[in-house]
Amino acid sequence: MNLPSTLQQLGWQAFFQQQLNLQEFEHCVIARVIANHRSGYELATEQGLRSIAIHPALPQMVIGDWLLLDDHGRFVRLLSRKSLFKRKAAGSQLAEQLIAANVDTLLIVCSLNHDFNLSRIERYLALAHDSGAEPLLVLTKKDLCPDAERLQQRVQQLDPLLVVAAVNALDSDSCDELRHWYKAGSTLAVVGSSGVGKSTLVNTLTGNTEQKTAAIRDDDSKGRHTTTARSMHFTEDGTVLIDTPGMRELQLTECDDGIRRTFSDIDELATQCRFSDCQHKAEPGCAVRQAIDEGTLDARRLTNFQKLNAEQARNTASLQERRAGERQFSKMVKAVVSTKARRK
Ligand SMILES: Nc1nc2c(ncn2[C@@H]2O[C@H](COP(=O)(O)OP(=O)(O)O)[C@@H](O)[C@H]2O)c(=O)[nH]1
Ligand SMILES: [Mg+2]
Ligand SMILES: [Zn+2]
Repeated sequence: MNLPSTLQQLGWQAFFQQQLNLQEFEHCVIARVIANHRSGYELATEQGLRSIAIHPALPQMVIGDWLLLDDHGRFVRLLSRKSLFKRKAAGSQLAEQLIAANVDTLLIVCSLNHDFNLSRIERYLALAHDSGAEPLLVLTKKDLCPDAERLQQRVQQLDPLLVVAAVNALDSDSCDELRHWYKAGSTLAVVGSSGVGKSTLVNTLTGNTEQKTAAIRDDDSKGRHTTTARSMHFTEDGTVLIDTPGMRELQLTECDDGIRRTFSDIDELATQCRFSDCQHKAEPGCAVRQAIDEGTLDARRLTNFQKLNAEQARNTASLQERRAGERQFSKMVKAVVSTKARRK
């Protein structure tokens, strides 16, 4: 399908509408970010495609964001986000990388073959819970896995309330279950490792057979157009789907709440530990270790919980340190500028 012509088909919702005052409603153009390049943002509006160039005064935006333009096509403001999926930027970079905004349902995609890994699923769940989007687990390549049901049960044990679907992403009927999350105006995004079937799933769900229907893509870090970048797709019935590239490194930062929600069983058990600051290592009266001894809690799960917590704390601390440094620097610059101004 080509670019939609109505706001609703682009995923516009009451949540965003409520943020507009009368003046803005009458005079502004509502736009959605459908791709972000290093040089600027591609936007979809009811009047067709627009773009705005990167400028230091612009807030950092990402695919899925909603913003207002004035009648000259200039940026007015970014609307508050309903959800935001982000990670720590890859490598040694001390920054957050935004992945997608205003996603209603986050499809965490894992394949039932080589990729299957419960700890990685927990990592994605922590990020998803923190994002504000509702996570949904999609296990692909069911057709290639003889014990799909057993693996599906193991994922379900991570969270009894989580929806876990096992599909053959190449087969439309097999993906029918996922259409419950199809609603006009809702935005779905697929995330997961490379090769698990995210693009295949998006194509099957949108009824397209070719990835080139992915109207617009963003660039990779070198400014090349790639087939592995994020892209936004639209279905006939008004659902918006965001495809993302596989992320090899998915580090957590400022994800306290997401971790707590992902490991709510451990959180609950911890309230029964003898010491309120129990680290569940070797302390006496540890209810968490007791649950492991009794076989009601997986030791792997506690190890992953501790690992993700440590990673989260480390990244958050260094990010905050960097931000404090930046604030100090900008204060210093302002002081120098105002001293110079006074001297004139
Ligand atoms: N048999 C089978 N192959 C699949 C399934 N899902 C994806 N594939 C294949 O796996 C490969 C990678 O899929 P792709 O969608 O590009 O993965 P992505 O990197 O997550 O976007 C392709 O060759 C797909 O045809 C599935 O459920 N069953
Ligand atoms: Mg892909
Ligand atoms: Zn304990």
